[in-house]
Amino acid sequence: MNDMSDIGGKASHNDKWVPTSCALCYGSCSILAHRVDGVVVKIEGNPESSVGKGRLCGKGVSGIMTHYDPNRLTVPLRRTNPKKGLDEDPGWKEITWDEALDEITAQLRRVREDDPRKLVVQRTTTVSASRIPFVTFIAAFGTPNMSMAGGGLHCGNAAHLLSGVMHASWSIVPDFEYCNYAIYFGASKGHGAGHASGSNMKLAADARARGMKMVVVDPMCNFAAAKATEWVPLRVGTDAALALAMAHVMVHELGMYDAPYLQAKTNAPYLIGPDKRYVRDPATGKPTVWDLKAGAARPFGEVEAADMALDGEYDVDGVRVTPAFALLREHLRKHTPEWGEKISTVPAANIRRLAREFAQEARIGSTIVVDGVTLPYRPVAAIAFRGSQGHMNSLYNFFAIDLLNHLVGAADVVGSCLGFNPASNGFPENDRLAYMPYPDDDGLMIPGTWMGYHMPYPVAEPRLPQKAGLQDFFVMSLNTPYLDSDDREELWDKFELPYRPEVMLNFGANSLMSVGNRDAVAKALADYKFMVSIDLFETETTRFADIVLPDCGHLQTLDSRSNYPFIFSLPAGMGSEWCWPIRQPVLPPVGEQRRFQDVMLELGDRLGIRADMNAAYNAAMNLEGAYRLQGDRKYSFEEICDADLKNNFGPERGLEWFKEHGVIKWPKKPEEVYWRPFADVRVPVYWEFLVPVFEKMDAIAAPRGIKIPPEYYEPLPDFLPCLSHCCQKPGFDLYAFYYRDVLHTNSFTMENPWLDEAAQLDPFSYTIAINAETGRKKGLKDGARIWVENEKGRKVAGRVHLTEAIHPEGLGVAACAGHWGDGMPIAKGKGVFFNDLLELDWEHSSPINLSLDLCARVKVTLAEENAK
Ligand SMILES: Nc1nc2c(c(=O)[nH]1)N[C@H]1C(S)=C(S)[C@@H](COP(=O)(O)OP(=O)(O)OC[C@H]3O[C@@H](n4cnc5c(=O)[nH]c(N)nc54)[C@H](O)[C@@H]3O)O[C@H]1N2
Ligand SMILES: Nc1nc2c(c(=O)[nH]1)N[C@H]1C(S)=C(S)[C@@H](COP(=O)(O)OP(=O)(O)OC[C@H]3O[C@@H](n4cnc5c(=O)[nH]c(N)nc54)[C@H](O)[C@@H]3O)O[C@H]1N2
Ligand code: SF4
Ligand SMILES: [Mo]
Repeated sequence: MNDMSDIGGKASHNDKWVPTSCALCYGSCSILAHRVDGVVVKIEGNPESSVGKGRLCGKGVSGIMTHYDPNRLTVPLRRTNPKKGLDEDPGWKEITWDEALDEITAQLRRVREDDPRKLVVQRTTTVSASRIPFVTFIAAFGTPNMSMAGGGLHCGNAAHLLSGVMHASWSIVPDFEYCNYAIYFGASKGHGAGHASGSNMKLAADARARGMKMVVVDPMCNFAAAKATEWVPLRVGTDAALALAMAHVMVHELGMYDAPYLQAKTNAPYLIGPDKRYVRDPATGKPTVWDLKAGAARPFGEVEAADMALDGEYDVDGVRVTPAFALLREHLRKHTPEWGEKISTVPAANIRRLAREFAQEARIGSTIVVDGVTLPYRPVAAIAFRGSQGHMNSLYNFFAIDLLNHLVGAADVVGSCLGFNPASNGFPENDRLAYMPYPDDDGLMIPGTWMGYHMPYPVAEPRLPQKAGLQDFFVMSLNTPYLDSDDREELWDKFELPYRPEVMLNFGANSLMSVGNRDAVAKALADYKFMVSIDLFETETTRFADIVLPDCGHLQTLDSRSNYPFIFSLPAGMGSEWCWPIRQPVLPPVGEQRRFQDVMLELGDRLGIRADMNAAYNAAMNLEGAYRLQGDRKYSFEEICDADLKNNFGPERGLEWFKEHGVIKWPKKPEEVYWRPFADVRVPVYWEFLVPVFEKMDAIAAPRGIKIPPEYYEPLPDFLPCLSHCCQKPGFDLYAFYYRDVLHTNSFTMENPWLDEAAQLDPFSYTIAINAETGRKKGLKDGARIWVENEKGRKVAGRVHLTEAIHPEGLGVAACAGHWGDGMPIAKGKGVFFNDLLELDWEHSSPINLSLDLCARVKVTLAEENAK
């Protein structure tokens, strides 16, 4: 099935460096795999590519060992034990591909005829290349249910939404080349994890060498903080309190903000009525601003930015109205540094200093010439990611942090907070791949390109859910807890979900470990009538499958777009380039392994949905003209990749060209990197659209007995506590959180012997970090075995590591370790399974974007005592 003729192991003294892409995390760094006589002996970074720029992390280098792991799946398996549970042995029996595909097809056909929505496809974020092959399959099959397991639910539900609404981008990063002052809120971009971690490493290191100050707000002094100018420890989950207090200082105490930017590039001057909505012009329906020259309310498009009022109160047809900025100013009044200190524990004096440094370093009003173009210069950036957004208050945490950028105009201009490639002039030879943010009727920004279910803005209409994860009701969400939560049946009943999920097709995700506590997820997995898992290993999740299919790994597989939509090659650096690498097979399948893309096409053919899959491929890859896939013709995945590449880069640059060259590059222009001054768009510092969204949601939910807390839908951000902040139980005095280990990716890499060996030598990878002083007060000794118990009595055990490098109230656990299954024997028993401390229900999910609350108030006891 797979054409591996050029990579077979037969030829002697065949010595080649093959350009391809890593997939040990989703960073997709470009690599060179050194293959000698059919064996990969070394993996290095590919210096020809901008994705990683020749750098690799330890995981990328160790990819060899994941490939050659003797525990890899090599044959399709069928379960013989009908019972599914944490303690059930599946009783695997080897079967042929034909037997496997026959049975899967029969099950899929049955469910499709009954109700296609009963199929849930779940895939891992780690293999970003899996998006299109599964998006096309679910579109043709007719199910809206695609899950990313713990992906997004833990990391992206706010990060992508906010980055999308405010930067037209999937993620944000400091402009490492020009930034002088970056403040990180729970993110490690460029220092061990995060988006484009590999690509960022050199940029971040060079920036530090150049003298960029880096302040890292984090309960733990781990990878980013250890390299920073300053570590700011804070109480877990309180980022909004710190950011809002900084904004208070800037607006109320220093009076330092970029009024011309706010007037021209945000909705700060839009007039707001007592109903919290825009005051619209009766003739045009456009939002109005107060025209200081004319002394009247006028549509925003008809007034010079400099004449738009940001402050004051005005009378429009007898109604008192206020510019959004004046409301923001008033709103921030209560967020004093003293208030911020109480919540975040960061001393008020430090909050004042940080705010002053940030505002001063922003050099409001300055410009700089880059490549002959004069551009705004704001060399500061406030950055956030998984740590600050993984809470009940997910959205407001991120909103408050990004507001710091917008207050000083540090958004997508030189030195500032940049989105990941939101604007592209396209491939110069044919202008394909061109996209640019553009305005809606209200002047607000719509991204030019996006990856999610729906654009972050404008927000979709909430409706009675058709998705089992309820995302079409919670329209500000991406990924969902409600496929696995304890209360999902109850929610499905209340929301009148017209069907129940029945079949799961899992690709790689280890949801049993990556989502939340294992009891809840195990119950959800066992409830599927039929489950298929396409995987590299028999993971804990895969043990719940009826049929297991052995996949090809990153050194064996193919992908025509390992870096599109350009989220892994960074905007930062004018010397940087647009870069399109591919992933190509370096080694053949072992045993009966088959590439998942081929398997999905084959299943499409067996189900008779190839024509719809072809159409979905045309749409997903934007294939045009001669490259459009026709009717129900059976294209191989090679042919599809070839069409994708020629469609974008011309007939002479198909798959063969890319297999030889590995990557194509072209230079970036200043207006592509620093696009904001060139796009006629505004972004909302006041989220007016939340008001109607809430009204519509409440109209659906309230009659069904579902209370949506309105405080999460206010147009201005605030600090809303996690349940852990409200816990009064005696003895529960620590906030447990997790963080990524630089040596591991999620739950995947503990099975890799090199990475496992390094992690065993590391004092943090497999232990529980507690502040040394706190530990001493509790009578804990370094290395002691302890129990960590959450409020509901869920417990995990592990060895404590006492350290100065953690907040006195924090309890930090690295990675997603603590495997218990036999299918990954090197990983088994290593490290601590943090997620057993996470409750998985309505109460612990953000009621606006469904982020799961990733902190737990815990009590710590010595394991020996507890065992008595
Ligand atoms: N405690 C804790 N929990 C977490 C996280 C954490 O850091 N700590 N991270 C959270 C985040 S942000 C995310 S995105 C999720 C991620 O959660 P998941 O997407 O479930 O990712 P992993 O846990 O890495 O599991 C990925 C599995 O995919 C399989 N796999 C890898 N490559 C391939 C391939 O090429 N083909 C196939 N078929 N399978 C493959 C491997 O078996 C691997 O075990 O976890 C979340 N949960
Ligand atoms: N090495 C490595 N790289 C990876 C991955 C991996 O597993 N390992 N996974 C990839 C994926 S899926 C993702 S989503 C990204 C995630 O990349 P990051 O966002 O960097 O993820 P984390 O390390 O989980 O969280 C960042 C920091 O937040 C801190 N933190 C925890 N709680 C809080 C809080 O309440 N407030 C603040 N301010 N900080 C807090 C943690 O201590 C940690 O230092 O990395 C990607 N790259
Ligand atoms: S950062 Fe991710 S993609 Fe890059 S080398 Fe490391 S594991 Fe591979
Ligand atoms: Mo993630």
